[in-house]
Amino acid sequence: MAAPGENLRINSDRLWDSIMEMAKIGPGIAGGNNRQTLTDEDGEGRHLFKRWCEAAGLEMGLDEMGTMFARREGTEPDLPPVFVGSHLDTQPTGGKYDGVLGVLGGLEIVRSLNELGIKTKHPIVVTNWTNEEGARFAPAMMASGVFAGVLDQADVYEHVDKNGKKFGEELERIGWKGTEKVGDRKIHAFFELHIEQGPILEDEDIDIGVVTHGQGLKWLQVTLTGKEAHTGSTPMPKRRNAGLGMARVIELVHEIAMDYQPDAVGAVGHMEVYPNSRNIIAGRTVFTIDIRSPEKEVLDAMDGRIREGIDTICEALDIQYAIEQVGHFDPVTFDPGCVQAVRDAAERLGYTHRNIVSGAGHDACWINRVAPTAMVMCPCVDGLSHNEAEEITKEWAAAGADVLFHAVVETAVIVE
Ligand code: HGY
Ligand code: MN
Ligand code: MN
Repeated sequence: MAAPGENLRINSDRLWDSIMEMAKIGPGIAGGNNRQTLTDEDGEGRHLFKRWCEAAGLEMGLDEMGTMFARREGTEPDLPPVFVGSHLDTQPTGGKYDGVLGVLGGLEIVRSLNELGIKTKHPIVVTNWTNEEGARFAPAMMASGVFAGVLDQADVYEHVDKNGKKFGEELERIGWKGTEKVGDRKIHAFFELHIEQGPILEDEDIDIGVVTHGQGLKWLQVTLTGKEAHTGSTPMPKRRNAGLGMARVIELVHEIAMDYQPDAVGAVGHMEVYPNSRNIIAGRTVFTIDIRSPEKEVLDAMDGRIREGIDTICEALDIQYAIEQVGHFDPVTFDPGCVQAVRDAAERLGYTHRNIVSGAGHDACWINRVAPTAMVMCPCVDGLSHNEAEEITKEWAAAGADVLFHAVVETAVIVE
């Protein structure tokens, strides 16, 4: 006798079509997306998602961080809902699937339940977390961080983008600031489907990543201050070159990360040079160090060595420095019960699967602090992400969404 829902599958054409439809909003210049948080394009994507949710009979809620909660009622409305979702905001040169697959995978579950006339005891809430990427406004996973009580809402409202625009004001401007207090919603469990953003699943020809852990992260924003001077007439010994300082720190970060292989990673992706003129020695540089490791001790060791190294570099170059930690979360262990639901679903559906540690940060990493949480991963081509050429197959998307479907309805309990 098949268990309730044993053969449930999503409609992969409908999911794929929805992803492609969303990808038309905030197109990039090379086939991907530029739908950065709180831009007009983000607002347009939110409207489309809202229309789809309402067409599926969902009731849309909105909190003070702009996070969207589309609720499908359960037969026992007072039970805490099962949440399923991710994010619709993208990197400036992002792909079509990072985050979007998880939000629209959640919507596809609801669409399929509606079609099959299946009810669940627990309500189901499809979620779009505001500002997962942290590209325009640091830190990443901002709204989920406020929801989990690790970031302060009044503080993040004041965070500014490179043009000095404030997060709180931009949220008002695009008209997506809700009135619901952040964090009030009780969560029975949270599931997030996401592309791996790394090469393991594709290299091993595996359909599903059962995410047991997420690596920890630190973002250190560094400001180096030297002295602007003529690049031609200033003798080398008299220069206080903040550009050279930044170059040496970037090399230092790489070398330290290489000392902790095979897992640690480190890079500098954000760099600003002032005044950025061809014949002026850089007087000031501002850049962000991104270091990560599955082990807290390694993350802390890298942090300490980098700070020491910056001090030595700046002493030698006679430049000043300031370091501000603008992002941080410790390594995450996801809920074993939810992880098992993911693993059982992959097994039941006949998909190949393996345990995996998430290299990237996700909203699930914060929500795991306030509710039982797990993630489902699907492969991506060449492991590439945060690149407009990001690509997945329809089959990978369907496999991930099928596993998500089973994990969600098993936890929400199908009503016979
Ligand atoms: O930075 C991250 O890991 C995520 O993509 N925001
Ligand atoms: Mn993402
Ligand atoms: Mn991302």
